[in-house]
Amino acid sequence: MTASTRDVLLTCPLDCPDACRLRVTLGRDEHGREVAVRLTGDADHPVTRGFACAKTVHYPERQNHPERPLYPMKRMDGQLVRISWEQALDEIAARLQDILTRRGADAILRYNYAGTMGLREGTHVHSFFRALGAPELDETICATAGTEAWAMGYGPRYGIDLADVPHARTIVLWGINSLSTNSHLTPAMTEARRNGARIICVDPYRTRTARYADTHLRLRPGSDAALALGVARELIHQGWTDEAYIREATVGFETFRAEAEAYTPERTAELTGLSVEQIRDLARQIGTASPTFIRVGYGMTRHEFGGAGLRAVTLLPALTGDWRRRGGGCMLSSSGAFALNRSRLGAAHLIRPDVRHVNMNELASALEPDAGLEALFVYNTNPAVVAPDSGRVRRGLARPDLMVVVLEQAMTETARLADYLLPATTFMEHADVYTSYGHHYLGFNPATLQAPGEARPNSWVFAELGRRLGLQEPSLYWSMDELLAALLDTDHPHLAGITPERVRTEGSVRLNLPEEFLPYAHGAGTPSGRVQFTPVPLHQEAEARLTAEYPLRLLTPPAHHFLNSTYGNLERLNRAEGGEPQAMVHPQDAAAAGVQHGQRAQLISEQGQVVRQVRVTEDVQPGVVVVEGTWWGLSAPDGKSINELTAQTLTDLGGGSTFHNTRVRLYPQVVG
Ligand SMILES: Nc1nc2c(c(=O)[nH]1)N[C@H]1C(S)=C(S)[C@@H](COP(=O)(O)OP(=O)(O)OC[C@H]3O[C@@H](n4cnc5c(=O)[nH]c(N)nc54)[C@H](O)[C@@H]3O)O[C@H]1N2
Ligand SMILES: Nc1nc2c(c(=O)[nH]1)N[C@H]1C(S)=C(S)[C@@H](COP(=O)(O)OP(=O)(O)OC[C@H]3O[C@@H](n4cnc5c(=O)[nH]c(N)nc54)[C@H](O)[C@@H]3O)O[C@H]1N2
Ligand SMILES: [Mo]
Repeated sequence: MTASTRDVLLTCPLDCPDACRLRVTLGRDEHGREVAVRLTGDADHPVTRGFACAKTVHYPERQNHPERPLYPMKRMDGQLVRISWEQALDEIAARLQDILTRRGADAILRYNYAGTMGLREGTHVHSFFRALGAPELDETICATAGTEAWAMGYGPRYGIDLADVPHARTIVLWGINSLSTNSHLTPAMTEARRNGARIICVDPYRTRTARYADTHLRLRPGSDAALALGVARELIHQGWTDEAYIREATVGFETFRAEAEAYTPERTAELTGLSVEQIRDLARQIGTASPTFIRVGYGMTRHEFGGAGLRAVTLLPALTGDWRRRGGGCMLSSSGAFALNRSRLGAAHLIRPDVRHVNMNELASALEPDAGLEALFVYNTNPAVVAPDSGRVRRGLARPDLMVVVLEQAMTETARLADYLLPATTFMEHADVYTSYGHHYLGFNPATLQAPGEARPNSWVFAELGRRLGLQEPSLYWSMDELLAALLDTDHPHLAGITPERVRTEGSVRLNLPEEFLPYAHGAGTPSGRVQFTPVPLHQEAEARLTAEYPLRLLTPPAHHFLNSTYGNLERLNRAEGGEPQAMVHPQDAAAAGVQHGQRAQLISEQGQVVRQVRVTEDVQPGVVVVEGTWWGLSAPDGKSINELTAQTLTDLGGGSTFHNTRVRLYPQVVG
């Protein structure tokens, strides 16, 4: 490294609400090539506030990783062997042409998620598949249960402005481990606490966030609807509701009130595992110490009835009228505020009404030989690790008769199963535009570093394939400028005055929202124009009821030092997470299973089994096992992802994933 460095400001592309503005220091490597050497948060950005999270500070190490794929590779005699881009693209195009002729586009599937949140490299690239008429992938792995639940009550998802959080007097972190997964909310909460706010965390186990909170309500997993209805009943009985708000801004209250009546404190206590006093206290706090800000995460939605759970919680501020107070209300996501013109994004206009849909949580089934796929393109996601029933997913990816093309920045376990592995650029190496689901700033990055080796943007790959197949759809070949112009071609007030030039030169532009942004103060974006209390979200017992055979419920939430499976290949971060994945088990359950702290044990579900190190701890409640983080299987003692255990089971709303509800049993490892 030479001493000459320069700093650039770039938006973090990773799947996280914070979408930080990063200050990246660039230097030179031993070959004189400019590379990222250091990274921190932009001190001048109102949300990022000068710090990057515990994981992304290590992005340079990931980007410069010695195993990063830098050249196109083809599987030959079982091994990935370097080939030229010409050969890779020609062969893939020829294979697609043959499939199209024999079978049609139904046999070709894209599999992608939010590895980059960039609209160009993440979303617009789907235009290739839509121009082919290939099946639509329903992108359900994360947010759809929450999105649909929110939409039933409120319409599009608006969040409150983070700058307003310090006005709150009560903050409830409900089903979100925000200190790990939304870390730029913390300074705003700490400020609120200094102003006298009380912070309550509702989570089945003691997370970092639960430790930070003043009160931790350790409810039974999947019982959020019961708790919310119990609180609602108490708010109503105590007269802590806002009648003017209910009358003017909502519909369905009477029905809701009648249904909530059944959730007495005693019954709620039974359903949630909390005490009557804890339930009354939560209601009193929400009802009397306003404004109340409820930050919900996707955690509670990853259950069979997760949609109803989230819906019940998010309706609480419609009872208290907190939507009318700065710092009050509820937030799942701020994404609805980004009212871009998406009509041509990813050539959405080409989606035929009769096209086949594949739910991405059901990849394991879609890859079965009799399901008819002949080609799979994977980009911006790592299904061998993150998809439910990942053992079956891996077997599908390994099918010799299926062409698997993987575009990757890292030598993931999915990349290792590719027939063609195509090296992808990172956010420092390609241009893109970014929205956020935690704040209100539109981000832009120019291509800043030269791509190492022969890495190429996803958009370049699909344009090259499109040319080879003679695809005519113009948006497939758009430049960054053309895409940006199309996205900003709208009269929506949120984007007034935001031009492509401003986005390019400023790099981070606040949406044109009013100084006091109270999105649901007078109603909602539903068909009735009001917040909808009906259909009333009732508590339902999850299907994964425990049995003698499977007496424990497994939760698999995010780890502090990984971003999904991103960073799972960095030794340093593996060490920070304890060196190998840990199963947190309550002392009672450990004793019942005959396993001890520090030992490895088998976790067995209906889908499969894995070996994990046991950590006996009272941080979890009896009956619940927690394994944090979608670790690379390569870092686990048995080479397996935790998703060998999880199932394709879908949520009540939105066809979402149910990662936090797998019944398992624990068994001492049989040493053979
Ligand atoms: N450090 C880090 N940050 C991340 C990620 C990461 O992997 N690591 N992933 C990113 C992504 S893609 C996402 S979607 C978000 C997710 O971020 P979060 O929304 O925080 O994570 P979730 O998996 O949704 O789970 C949040 C919490 O819900 C709890 N939970 C589980 N079941 C229930 C329940 O029934 N009721 C209640 N009340 N709580 C429950 C879990 O124990 C967990 O602590 O984070 C993003 N940020
Ligand atoms: N058990 C369990 N499983 C889970 C979860 C859980 O809580 N528990 N969480 C679920 C959730 S919420 C989510 S969102 C998913 C996330 O799962 P994934 O979408 O798989 O997220 P990552 O694991 O981070 O993988 C993103 C991949 O995209 C690649 N990538 C990033 N940028 C680019 C790019 O520009 N081009 C290309 N070609 N590739 C790029 C990265 O190198 C990385 O390997 O996992 C889900 N799986
Ligand atoms: Mo996610």
